[in-house]
Amino acid sequence: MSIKTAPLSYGLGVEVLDVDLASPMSDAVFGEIRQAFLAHDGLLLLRNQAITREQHIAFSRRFGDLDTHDAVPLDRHPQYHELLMVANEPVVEGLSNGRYIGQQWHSDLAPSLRPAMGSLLRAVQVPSAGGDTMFTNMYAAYDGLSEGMKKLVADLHGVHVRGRKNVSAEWEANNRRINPPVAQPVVRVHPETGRKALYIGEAVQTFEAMTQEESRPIIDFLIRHATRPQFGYRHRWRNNDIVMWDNRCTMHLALGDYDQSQRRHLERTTVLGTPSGHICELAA
Ligand SMILES: O=C(O)CCC(=O)C(=O)O
Repeated sequence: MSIKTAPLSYGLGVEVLDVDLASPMSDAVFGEIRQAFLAHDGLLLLRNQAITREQHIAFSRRFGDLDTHDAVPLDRHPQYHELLMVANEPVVEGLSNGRYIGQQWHSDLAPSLRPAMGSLLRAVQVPSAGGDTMFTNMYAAYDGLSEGMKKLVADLHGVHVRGRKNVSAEWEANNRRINPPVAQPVVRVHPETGRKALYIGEAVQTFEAMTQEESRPIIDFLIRHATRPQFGYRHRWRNNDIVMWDNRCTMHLALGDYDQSQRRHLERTTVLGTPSGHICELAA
């Protein structure tokens, strides 16, 4: 192995210490990075990557096909549709632009029929303090369930409903039209490692073929269990950090722990995964 790495936390993650995405990278080195990402349960940090948008997109594309963010057209870059703008304009007179996404535990594109394999988030400008992101290990969450709970969730499908807090009426109307609820298996087998991972999130409103009243306590338990601190890692951003996560075996959350009068600007590419789930109705 030629790359140098250091673990990020007990729960998951690895930092690769000596790569420069602005320079050409051989397939051998790229293969080592990919292996480190899989071996450390799907979380990778690269610091000091002062790269262009084109270089961000090109590196991401080595992992697979990229999403063009058609489900959130108001949030993608107007020219580079492969880039999602995770950018909060500073709050003016108490109003935000509603673009500070991800403030609930989730896995990217879960409410779609081709959920994300990976996401690569690059920090362009971070606030003076906070604006952190939490990650949690969904292999560990699955492994940590009792045998009885594993049996109970084995065949369940969670109904994921795309939504966001503090958005405009225009955003919400557009969202409902283009993003129907999608049922996803609560336990997924990772296609590359063969390991089972929990697949749940705060966008799950019910289980298919169950009422919301029946589902709620189990959903709440699974989220509380999956987000135990010992399964997790908290990232404190620096400008030019790139964090890549594997949406098939992690969940994440934007904490919102910063002064909203400051600018926080990150940009994300999303690598598509394998097809999963089906469109469904939301039961009462
Ligand atoms: O802004 C963050 O910290 C996380 C953004 C997020 O949740 C996402 O890109 O899916």
